[in-house]
Amino acid sequence: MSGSLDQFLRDHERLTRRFFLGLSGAAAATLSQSSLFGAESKRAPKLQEAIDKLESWLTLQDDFRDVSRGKPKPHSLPDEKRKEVGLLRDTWQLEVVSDKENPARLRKEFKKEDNTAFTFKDLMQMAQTRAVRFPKVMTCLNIGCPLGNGIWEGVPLRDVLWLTQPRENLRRVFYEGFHNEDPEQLFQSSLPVGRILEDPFDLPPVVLCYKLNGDWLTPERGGPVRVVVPEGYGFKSIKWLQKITLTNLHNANDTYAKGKNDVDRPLKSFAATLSIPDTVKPNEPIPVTGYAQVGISGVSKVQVWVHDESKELEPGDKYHEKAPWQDAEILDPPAKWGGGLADNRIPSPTMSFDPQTGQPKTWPIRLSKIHWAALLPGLPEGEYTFRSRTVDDKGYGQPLPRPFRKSGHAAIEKVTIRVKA
Ligand SMILES: Nc1nc2c(c(=O)[nH]1)N[C@H]1C(S)=C(S)[C@@H](COP(=O)(O)O)O[C@H]1N2
Ligand SMILES: [Mo]
Repeated sequence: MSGSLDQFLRDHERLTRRFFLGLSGAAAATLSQSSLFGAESKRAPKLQEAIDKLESWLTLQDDFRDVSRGKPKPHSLPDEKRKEVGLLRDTWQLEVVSDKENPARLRKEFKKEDNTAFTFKDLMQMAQTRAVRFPKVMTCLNIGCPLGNGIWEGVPLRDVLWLTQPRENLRRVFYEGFHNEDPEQLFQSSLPVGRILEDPFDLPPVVLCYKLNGDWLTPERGGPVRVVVPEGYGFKSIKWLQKITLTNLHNANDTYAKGKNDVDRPLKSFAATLSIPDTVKPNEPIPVTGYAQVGISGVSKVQVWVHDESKELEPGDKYHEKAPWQDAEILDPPAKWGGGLADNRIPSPTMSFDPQTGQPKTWPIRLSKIHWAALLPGLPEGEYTFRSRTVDDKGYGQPLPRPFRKSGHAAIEKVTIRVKA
């Protein structure tokens, strides 16, 4: 890493002058090379303090934000009731059937009525040889901010699908959770069968998930079994899974298609702040930390930009592509993963991690999360807007290449900073 503390501070001074006190476009362009960080040992104490307070990389199961529909919510039912309706590991049953209206030709179905439904014991049997684990951030398409980052364990859904011995006319797979036996409360999602049978672009498989961060999936997280779609927004990962329907229909009919949601697109990359002071003294460097969701196209950079509110924004530059963005520091993999992992060890094997060292094979890990930090140079008195953004592996700055809200949040976050003596 470059530079001593002195160099770092000199850089800042230079940046302060050039960047914030009215500089030419050309001068600003050279700044995109500079970054607002130094080696770890040389970090300004205020910045290090903020980094030390960051949330952990993995989220405890109980700390995930809950997005559950249902009246009552299935996980809030008394144990007796959950036992009765198949929401305990002992009583869980999964039906896998052909769609009556648009049948897929199967040799076998798994049904409650003839006692052939798939059980948790069956699932565990398969898990002995077929279980996979991978990290994934769970994000609601409509909330935008991640609900939690976890290591999900499950059996590939295709393994169960093949047990039906499908012959032909199978194009799509619908799957639904327990919904209080009330059709009004049905919550379902779907995938083209091809996504389940094959994992394109080195994605992890779509799984029937029963563990999160090494522990049984809790009722709130959708236990005993939920679907987890690695690249999908949360609504694809149906909780309290009870029924899978194999159909010859070609189109999605996800519950989430209502509300104008785009139900077919994968996670986007975006950055957001976690700590930033709202008021600071003039000419005092400003420590900022944040996270970035690593979408399907990765994150090559996190960048920040401070705009003086007394100045105009570049006209017609809707996504601030011409702004003088500067690189923030993408933090290395953490020393402690969090999430309640036993011995702070990523279970082995876990996709994207080296089974020997337990360290990530690449960083950032796609479809997960990273943290970043920047020390902004001190500013003269005034009011400023701080923005952060990701740049993906193809060089697109957030919210591009898919700027529309209904395929997932990627709008550039704005935070006001007041500088006052
Ligand atoms: N059965 C069922 N599954 C569901 C939901 C639901 O309401 N019912 N909500 C979905 C939505 S919209 C999201 S964002 C995720 C949230 O997962 P979490 O509650 O584990 O954070 O679960 C999905 N799975
Ligand atoms: Mo959601």
